[in-house]
Amino acid sequence: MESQAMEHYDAVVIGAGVSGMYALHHLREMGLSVRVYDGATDVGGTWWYNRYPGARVDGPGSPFYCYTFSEELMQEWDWAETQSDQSAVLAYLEHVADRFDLRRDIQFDTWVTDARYDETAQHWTIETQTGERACARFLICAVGALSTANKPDIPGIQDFAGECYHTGLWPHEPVSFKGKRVAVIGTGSSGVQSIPQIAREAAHVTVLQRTPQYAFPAGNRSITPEEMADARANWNILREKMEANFGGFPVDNQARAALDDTAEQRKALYERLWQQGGFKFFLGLYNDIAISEEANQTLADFVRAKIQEIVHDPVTAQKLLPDYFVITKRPILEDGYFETFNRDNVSLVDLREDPIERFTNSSVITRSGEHPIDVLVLATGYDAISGSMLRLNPKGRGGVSLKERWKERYHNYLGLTIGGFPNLFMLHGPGSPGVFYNMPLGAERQMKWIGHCMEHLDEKELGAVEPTTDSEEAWANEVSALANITLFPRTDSWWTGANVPGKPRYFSVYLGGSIYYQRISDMADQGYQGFVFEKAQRSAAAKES
Ligand code: NA7
Repeated sequence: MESQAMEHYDAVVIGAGVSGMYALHHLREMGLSVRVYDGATDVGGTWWYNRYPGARVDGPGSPFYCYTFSEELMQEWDWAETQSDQSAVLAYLEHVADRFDLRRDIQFDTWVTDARYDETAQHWTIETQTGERACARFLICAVGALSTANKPDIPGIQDFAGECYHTGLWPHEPVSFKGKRVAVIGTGSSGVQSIPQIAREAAHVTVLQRTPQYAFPAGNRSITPEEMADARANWNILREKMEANFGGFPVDNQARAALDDTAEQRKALYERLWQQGGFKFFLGLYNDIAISEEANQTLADFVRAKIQEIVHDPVTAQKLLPDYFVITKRPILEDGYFETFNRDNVSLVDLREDPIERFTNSSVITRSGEHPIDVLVLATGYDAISGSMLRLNPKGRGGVSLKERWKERYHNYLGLTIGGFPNLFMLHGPGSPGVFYNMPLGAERQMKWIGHCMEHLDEKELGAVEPTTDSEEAWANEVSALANITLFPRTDSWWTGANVPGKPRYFSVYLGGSIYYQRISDMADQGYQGFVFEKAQRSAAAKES
């Protein structure tokens, strides 16, 4: 391949999703030259890819799953529903791109195939799939915590000759299920959101379930003009509340423990939250549900009873009953999921007792028999949190790759930096609150910290920053200590890496919520404790001459 001219920037950002878009805006505000690369043909990241039927925000929802950096943006944007669907979130992100003229610095349809640190020049060089190269002092990895599709390695799956779609890589053209026999593998958020929609259209749906899931009513509803006006009028107060709140949303978390209440009081609270629906279920819950086995049991029993009430066939209901600590897998919001199993055209296969043996060109064969299908939907999730960083696999000092560095554990400091990878910063990486926090707000807060760190380097004529091994170790201990207070590490989930064979198995998310932002800000104020800095080669060379 012919070598192409090298472009020089202050910063290269990889990813034009929620985090990368803000990174670009912020770095430009700082007066830096920036180039963003993304493999998609437009902005949106996970919201660009996840176009499967039923895809919606399944967090606390609109209008607070949004950027906060621009008052005008908030004032001019209308959210229609509390759980915005994929097209509404993407429309918002496209509007942000237009409004802040982001696309002029984003190169779409471009995969970064290599990223290498040059120790002498103190910069990163990236190469794209077309052989294009660019270098920058700073590499910002906004590669997404839920972006690398997890495609199951089921024997013979490649023999299936019908249509096959992964929910996280959904086609842009409409997919018709009309009159077709469909199998769906996976009952996480994507499966639970899409199965009712597919069942309304398809001739038959076979749900291939490995782990039954607790799912809670989404409670999606229209946002009234009055509510939108109220949010606008009180935006500054709400934004402060978001920053102060543990998960980054303007809500009041419950201060009571489950066992402080009587069984009747608990049931009344759960029932009220169930009827109300939405992510408020978790925000309004007792503060010990994820900590105390006994408290957890009270909610688990409540949800199991609900499933048995909704699903008519007792054998199917039994198969749908989850048996792990409730909310220790990512909580799921559903809209008619359990009711779907009352339809004549839906059947459930419990893969734990009836595993997939193989595929033919037109069927999936489980131990109990053959299921003829026209379409296979893989709702099998992601190589989450660390997967997209490992797919990028940057090479740091001495050419050491991230795959080597992260073989046993995702070594990092503050969830932002990695020893041996100077001037590389992650957004929503392992060791950060990432998927446990309002993600647009989290990206803003992390990116502001990164911006301050860059300014610190310039003020002190420093060329490179990276964490020490000791600080990485201490941070890992803090992440684990917080996780170990809870029941989360005791359940197999994508939070613990259990969904991808061969991944290090541990809970890698920082569970301190908003406390994290105080922690990283304190570190900076105290002179960037835990980091080592290198003098800028350029200024050292200038002084010598
Ligand atoms: P999830 O939540 O990881 O769900 C994936 C589902 O696929 C889950 O039910 C898995 O079962 C199942 N799965 C994965 N691999 C296999 C194989 N090999 N065989 C059978 N079943 C399998 O991904 P989603 O896309 O639904 O949601 C991801 C996040 O996006 C979500 O949490 C929200 O934050 C937004 P398992 O439970 O592992 O037994």
